[in-house]
Amino acid sequence: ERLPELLSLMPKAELHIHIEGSLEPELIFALAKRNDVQLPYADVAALRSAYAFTNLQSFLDLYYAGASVLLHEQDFYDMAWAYFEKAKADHVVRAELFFDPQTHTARGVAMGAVIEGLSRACRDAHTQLGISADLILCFLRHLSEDEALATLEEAMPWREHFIGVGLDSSELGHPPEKFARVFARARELGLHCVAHAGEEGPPAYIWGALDVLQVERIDHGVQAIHDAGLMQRLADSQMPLTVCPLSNLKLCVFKNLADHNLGQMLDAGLCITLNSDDPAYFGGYLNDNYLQTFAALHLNAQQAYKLAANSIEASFAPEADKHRWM
Ligand code: ES4
Ligand code: ZN
Repeated sequence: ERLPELLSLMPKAELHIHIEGSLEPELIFALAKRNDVQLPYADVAALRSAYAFTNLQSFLDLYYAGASVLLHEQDFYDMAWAYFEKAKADHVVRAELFFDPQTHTARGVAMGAVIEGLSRACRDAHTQLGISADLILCFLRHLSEDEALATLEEAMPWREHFIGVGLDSSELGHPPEKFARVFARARELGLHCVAHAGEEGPPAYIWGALDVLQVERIDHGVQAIHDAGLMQRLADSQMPLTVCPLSNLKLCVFKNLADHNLGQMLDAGLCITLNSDDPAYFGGYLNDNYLQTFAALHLNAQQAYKLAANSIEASFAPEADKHRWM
């Protein structure tokens, strides 16, 4: 009856958010001005009007252009802090933020500026907003594994500032197997491992993320629906999937939100979580994803509790915190 209130108010974890994808056009322009960076858009409205995507790559081109305004430690702090204020309003109690160091170090930005700015925002989110937050360093899969290995080594002075590694950017043509060695190294270092798989790519990429990268969660994973054996594996293992419905809609993975397969995957017994991916680009933060998805798919309160509980259970937070939130 009062499902929207339940969805909005229940404590939840966000496990799939690219912090560079939380940069709103207003902040992009403010940082461009502060840093004297030229943008190929006249104003906020012109930039926002370019947010019409046909697939993952058409989005990534704009996403990397937007990130070009980030130069200094304070820029990374300001970006993450703006996200945490949104997360607080959405009753997010736990956030695990992806960041893409290679997008910044390739432009000459120091690794320390990236990690220290984001890490300081995570600490302040905890002390000032009561949000438990940690960082996950992502490798860009359109670059080489050697570059990923070099990035991981470059980040080692800040080992205590991130809890895991992920794999993102252009999926097709860049299977998980390409990153077998760097994920093995990350595991040796005691880092958690996750990877984007089955967003646009085939079920084989999900198998590869599980068996070769030995990930603890699959980011997206919606293409698993085309492989019955994989669906069984995901259900039996209760492997968490971090599903991002508004992202899938905006990147044309599904034509309408009503066509999304998240209801089918829940019914098949998979451990599904809801997430925002790149909220500034895809038209909504976490509660928008819950509200719009529940309306489009006619999901119920029991499914709301299940998704929120899954998100907390699938997080890398200390067990004592998980118990407090559930
Ligand atoms: C991403 Cl939606 C998505 N997929 C893959 N990589 C990404 N990086 C930022 N957003
Ligand atoms: Zn993503």
